[in-house]
Amino acid sequence: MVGRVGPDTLGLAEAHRFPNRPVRLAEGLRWDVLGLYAGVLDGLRAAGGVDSIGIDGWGVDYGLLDGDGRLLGNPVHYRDARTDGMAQRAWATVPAERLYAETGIQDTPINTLYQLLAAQGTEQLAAAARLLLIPDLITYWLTGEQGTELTNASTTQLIDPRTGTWAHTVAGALGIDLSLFAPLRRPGDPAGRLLAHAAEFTGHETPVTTVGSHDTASAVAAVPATEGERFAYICTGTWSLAGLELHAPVLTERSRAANFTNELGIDGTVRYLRNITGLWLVQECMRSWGESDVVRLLREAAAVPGLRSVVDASDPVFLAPGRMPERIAEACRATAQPAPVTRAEITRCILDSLALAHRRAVEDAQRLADHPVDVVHVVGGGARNRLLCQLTADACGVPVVAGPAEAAALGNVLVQARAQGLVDDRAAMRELVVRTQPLTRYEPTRGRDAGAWEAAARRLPGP
Ligand code: LFR
Repeated sequence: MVGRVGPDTLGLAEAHRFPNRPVRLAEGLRWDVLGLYAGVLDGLRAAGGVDSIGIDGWGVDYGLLDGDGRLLGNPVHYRDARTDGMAQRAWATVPAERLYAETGIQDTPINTLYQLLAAQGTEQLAAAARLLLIPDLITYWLTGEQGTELTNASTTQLIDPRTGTWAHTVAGALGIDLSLFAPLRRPGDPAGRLLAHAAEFTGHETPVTTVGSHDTASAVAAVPATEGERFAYICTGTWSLAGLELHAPVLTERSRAANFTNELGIDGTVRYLRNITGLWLVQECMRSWGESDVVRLLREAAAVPGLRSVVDASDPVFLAPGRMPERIAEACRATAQPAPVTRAEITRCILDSLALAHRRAVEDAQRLADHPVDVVHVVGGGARNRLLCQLTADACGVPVVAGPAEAAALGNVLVQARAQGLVDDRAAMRELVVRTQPLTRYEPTRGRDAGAWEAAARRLPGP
């Protein structure tokens, strides 16, 4: 994405888009990270001369490098089953309560900490001199410089969110060698300059700027909240990340029990949120149906009766790929609800379930952080999904402001622009998003009582 920023302008143009297709090997699920890097280089070629570059991507996953800085094998996908049972292994040494009190990260099988426990004893980890999170790996290949960007580092479950530094005691107790990680760097810091093989595409040794390299941190940075607004946000895409921007982490036992996470945002903020499985559920159904027309599917889903059956969209049982329509139907039956049959019914069941999960997360976050909100901002690809936005407004009982869909790219570009002195501060960044990006407001449907959502929620076990 190529961004343009001026005092009154903020624009994005897509230079190049490429698929990110994980590969299943007999040994497990892997990322084709060289394919992704080739896509990045094609993107630079298509973008041409730019003044600055920032890299963001998904959290938790990493590549291992040997002492010469060469990649040791394909990064493992967070949906790989290797982390089964790893939380229990960690808790046997560091009780779950202490792990949460010191890292603030929700218990989900994808956490880097659990991935590293699963890798303990492997030849690959033994041979590794360096671990780079995915956006940091791409940045390293572009610049030759190694670093660990803080917002993404916070997704590892190895950072203390009170201090923004490594959780040495936890790592030490679990035998995790923190010297594998490159030094921490923060959004706005310089990250190097393009090496010759990449500089040939942009025409010069373009500077690379550290951004909120966790895509969700970049997306939250571009939430179009107005000054003083009391807001929650939902970053929707493959995942739904629903919660609040806070100035301090919430590390209470109640927060742990509700499975809320304290990831770090830009400028020392805390992203207090719940990871919800998200539109992955629809993507996987479409993959198994061989269906590509999402517009038609959503139109049909809007026409079938709502809230007939719901599933717990934050349940990690839906994490792994495969058989998604069947698994949704099984989950409905297991909670004594009618199993959806047609594609439209299954899609509606998923969207109702996501809206319900959004409602639970937004309500729980307000209660646990004692931080009431008046509006929910929906950003990311799901902001284009009118049915999901309306259902979310209905379920939450407050207005939804939807957009921008490309929030992560905008947040990335705005942090670079700020580092170049083009924008003043976070408030000014958001104000620019409000002034320049098309946003759609969804009011909760009148006369539709909250009782229907409460009743649906009661059909599922919490949280
Ligand atoms: C979203 C995201 C989520 C993270 C998941 C796995 O793209 O980064 O925030 O929980 O992917 O990394």
